[in-house]
Amino acid sequence: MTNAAIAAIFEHIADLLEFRGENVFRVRAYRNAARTVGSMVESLTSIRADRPLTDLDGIGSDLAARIGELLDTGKLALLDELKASVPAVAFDLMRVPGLGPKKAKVLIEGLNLSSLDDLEQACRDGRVKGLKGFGAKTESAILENIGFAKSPDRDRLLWNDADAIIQELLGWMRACPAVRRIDGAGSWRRGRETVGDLDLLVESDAPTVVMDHLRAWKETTSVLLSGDTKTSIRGPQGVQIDLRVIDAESYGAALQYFTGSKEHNVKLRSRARDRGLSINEYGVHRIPSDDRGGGAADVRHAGIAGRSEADVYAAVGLPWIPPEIREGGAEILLAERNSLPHLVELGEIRGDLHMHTNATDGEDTLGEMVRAAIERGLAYIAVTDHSQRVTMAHGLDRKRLLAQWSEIDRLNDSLAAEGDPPIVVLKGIEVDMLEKGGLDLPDELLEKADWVVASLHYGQNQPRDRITARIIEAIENPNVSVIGHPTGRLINRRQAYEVDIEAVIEAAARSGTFLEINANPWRLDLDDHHAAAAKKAGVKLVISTDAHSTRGLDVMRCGILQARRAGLEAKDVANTQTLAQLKKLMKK
Ligand code: DGT
Ligand code: CA
Ligand code: CA
Ligand code: ZN
Repeated sequence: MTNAAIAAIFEHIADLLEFRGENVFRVRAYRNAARTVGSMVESLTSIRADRPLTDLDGIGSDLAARIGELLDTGKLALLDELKASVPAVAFDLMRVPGLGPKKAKVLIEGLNLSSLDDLEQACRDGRVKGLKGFGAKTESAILENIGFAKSPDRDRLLWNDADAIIQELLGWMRACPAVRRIDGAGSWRRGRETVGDLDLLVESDAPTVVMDHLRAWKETTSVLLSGDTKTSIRGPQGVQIDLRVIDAESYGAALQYFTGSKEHNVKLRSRARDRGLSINEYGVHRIPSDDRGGGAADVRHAGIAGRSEADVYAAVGLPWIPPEIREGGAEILLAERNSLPHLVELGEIRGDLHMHTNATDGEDTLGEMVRAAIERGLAYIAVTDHSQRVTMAHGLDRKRLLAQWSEIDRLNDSLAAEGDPPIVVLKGIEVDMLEKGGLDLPDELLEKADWVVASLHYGQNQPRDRITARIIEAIENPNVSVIGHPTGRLINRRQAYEVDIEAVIEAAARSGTFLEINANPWRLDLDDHHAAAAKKAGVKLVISTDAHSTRGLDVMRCGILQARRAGLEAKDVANTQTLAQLKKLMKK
């Protein structure tokens, strides 16, 4: 049983416990354990073999026993017991935005519901607004949102899609004269792989004007909520957009609060409490000395800090922390020691080492890809079309590959004809790791390439040992420069194949093979946890677009966000180096 599977079971248990109204600490313990387990690279099986599980952060003897049961039997009696006691409809209801376990319980029990359709009917009949804790507003909000829960398309937006929406919205909102400042916050600002809803903050002293302006946006399909300083609307692709209007003195505190993550904020608040301070979305306040240990006072002004995010962090003795690493991991500890990483930036990228042309499944010609790369300021690229096994993409055999390489030679010659070339094009290939093991093209050919990406596209359902062995075999091949999209997952669409990523990282470290962070917004693997583990093991990462068109070169920034979330610095990313430096880092 994988760590991810165990994490998912713990999440599920937390939901079930919460639905049953169990002790909040117990619920939280399972959620924390899910996070711990889900972000670990070393497998629980191997940890258990050499030390007690209770050594792990947040794993007590009870949770350790549950993990043991799962590892030994693949089952968990507690889960079966909980499942039997919670109706299946509860999970459907909890997918309606705004409905948590508590409200779902009241609805199901109060109205004897057994489906989302029942809930919809109850709203139409006006039976919901009579329930305890529900009003006419909530009833119409449920009706508004229920389609979202029923739609198969309810998945979270890819960051790149969320970004397109928020950029357009920022443009629209900036045209409003009452908007003095505007920022996107939440998971979008943290650069998460997917984004649930969009959070927007505006500084203004005319909230009504600003909120009216949002409602008047041509993409606004419905208004979900409107308060004095907060409005929620539904925008393109059904995404919810939460707007909050804030005074200048609290703007930084609000930006900090609504950027999250929740886990980061919890840790920051606890640090504040240790210093006799409280933090909320308005500012930082001194807790009166007779109120130590009490909750944060409900104050709606900035107090001692609030104007900028940096002020808020400074008030608790910390430097500003980049949003991409505000996930409640080690970032506050690192900040305290003044050892935050200098996260890699898009401007530091010098080359792109994975892309396709219309010789295989790309849209544009070699010449067009090269021109587009020059326009984007790259100093070098590798052209890496598919190999012959990828018949769907009309993959290259020896003859066609050699022909492409000759074309690249001629291109490089003509680029260098008038002195320093604007770009150097590396002769590459994305060679497939065959189902039966081995690579799709012979070594005597690969040996002549400047750059070899090895990827696994076929036989993705093979058992973990097989897949891991195929990848390690490729890593150990002296001609392979990098492993492409090492887990094969497609976000929201396809699970990663089963692979012992720890063993892959170890083999890469041993042999000096790079591992890719594929910048395609559907892929983004290695993910943040794996990339951080690779860095720790001494592996260099390569951030590559895997572009299938000239436009495809623009997703580099998505890969950069993933690398930043992993805490990578420029020195950890091979394609921030000059071509000469890169060649020195390569294993041959
Ligand atoms: P999402 O929208 O699911 O992709 O994720 P976020 O992180 O954007 O979450 P969202 O939109 O629910 O809230 C935005 C931020 O506001 C969140 O990252 C932290 C803060 N926040 C919201 N609710 C709470 C809360 O109950 N407690 C704390 N500490 N912070 C919260
Ligand atoms: Ca959000
Ligand atoms: Ca939100
Ligand atoms: Zn590719």
